[in-house]
Amino acid sequence: MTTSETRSASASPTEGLEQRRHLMTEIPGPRSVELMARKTAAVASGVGTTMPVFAVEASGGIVKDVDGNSLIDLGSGIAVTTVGNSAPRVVAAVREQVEAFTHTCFMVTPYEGYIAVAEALARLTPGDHAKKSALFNSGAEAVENAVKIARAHTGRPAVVVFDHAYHGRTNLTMAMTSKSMPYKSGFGPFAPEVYRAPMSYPYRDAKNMDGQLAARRAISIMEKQVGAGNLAAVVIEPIQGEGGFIVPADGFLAELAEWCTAHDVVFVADEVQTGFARTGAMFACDHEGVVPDLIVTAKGIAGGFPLSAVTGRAEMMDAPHVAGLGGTYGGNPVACAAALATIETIEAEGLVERAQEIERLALGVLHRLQADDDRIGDVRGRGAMLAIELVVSGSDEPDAALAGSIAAAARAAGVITLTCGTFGNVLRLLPPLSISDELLTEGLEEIASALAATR
Ligand code: PLZ
Repeated sequence: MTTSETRSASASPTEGLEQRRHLMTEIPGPRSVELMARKTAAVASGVGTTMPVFAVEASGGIVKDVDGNSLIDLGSGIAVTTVGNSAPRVVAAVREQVEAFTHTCFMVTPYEGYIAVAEALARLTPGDHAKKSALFNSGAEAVENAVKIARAHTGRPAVVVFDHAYHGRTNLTMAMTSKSMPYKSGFGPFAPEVYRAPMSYPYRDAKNMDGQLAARRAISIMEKQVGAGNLAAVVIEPIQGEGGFIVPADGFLAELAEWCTAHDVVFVADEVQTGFARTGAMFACDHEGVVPDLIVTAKGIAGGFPLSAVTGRAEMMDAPHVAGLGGTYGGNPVACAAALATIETIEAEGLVERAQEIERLALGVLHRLQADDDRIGDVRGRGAMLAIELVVSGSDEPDAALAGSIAAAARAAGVITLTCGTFGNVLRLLPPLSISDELLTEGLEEIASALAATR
């Protein structure tokens, strides 16, 4: 039996929640509308809402809301529930850990789960060199710590990031993030010593701009505007997430990594969104055989629990002085138990291969759509991290309104869909890998009809 047959037969590893889209009310339904009024009154308005329905249950490819609507999940809570919501192994491991103890602080009285996660990260991340890890809570916190480690290791201050980059919402990671609205505007001043280089963006670069040329363009900025001798780290998402699911041209990452090695600059892969089977490899760097010095992970690592990590060359990870890294909750025992069960699920259920199957199925549909519609300027992505870039017909001018209206129509039909991109014109798919082929196909059909309805 292939993985997809297994999927179809059992629909979801979690029995219980029927794997079928089903709308009982309009979207949003009356209970969600009520809750939204309470949210508006009690929650800071800076915390936005993509889809105004309130969840009560989720598993496989379905999120059920307070009005009894069952929605197709093509977002995974922004690439987090890669193994599915409430995946059985995660639930069992968390339950066991919660009953044993919930927190001691790893810096006060340590526990084995943290070490086991570090060992698993050493085994799974690219490269067979000696590795160590430190655990944190959020992606942004881990990115900040990767920069601290790189600075401690090199004794240099500067950090290079890229156009369209997203690294988080804390002060340093806001500085590293490219897009002003909504992430940065009004929240400065930002951390200094962050420099931005051009990204390889095959759809928008000149046609002759291959990976090597694009890398040389970025390296020239590093050499001329920063100077290798001042540069601690180059931080890059191997496939950009919030910036638009931009897959750099072949060879771009490898060339950058090589330059970093030659100049003792720490090459940091931010795999917060791309990691843990999402792209049809355990890590996106694996597709290009790139071995980063440090790799930052979060999101998909722990099936929905807040956990993040910096993993890297042992001598770099050991550069900060003793007690220089940490935090009250970093590597919380419940999150560590969830991570170990998540990793076990990925391996036992062949989810790397499942992501490749999702790529084949979804890319087929998206390419067919593109063949009939010149408003789909680009179809791209890897594994279960796929996107279409929407443009004004007959041009490459970004059409954010079109992306917004397709997403809105899909949501009204009960399909959770996200947009992204510097220009806001990218519709992205991040289904849980536990979704059935049937639900995925149905979700894609809704997107197709939403697109057709805008003609
Ligand atoms: N690095 C590559 O994708 C988080 C952001 C959602 P945190 N992306 C989702 C939002 O609007 O806040 C992300 C990422 C990459 C870092 C982060 C930051 O991870 O766990 O959100 O801090």
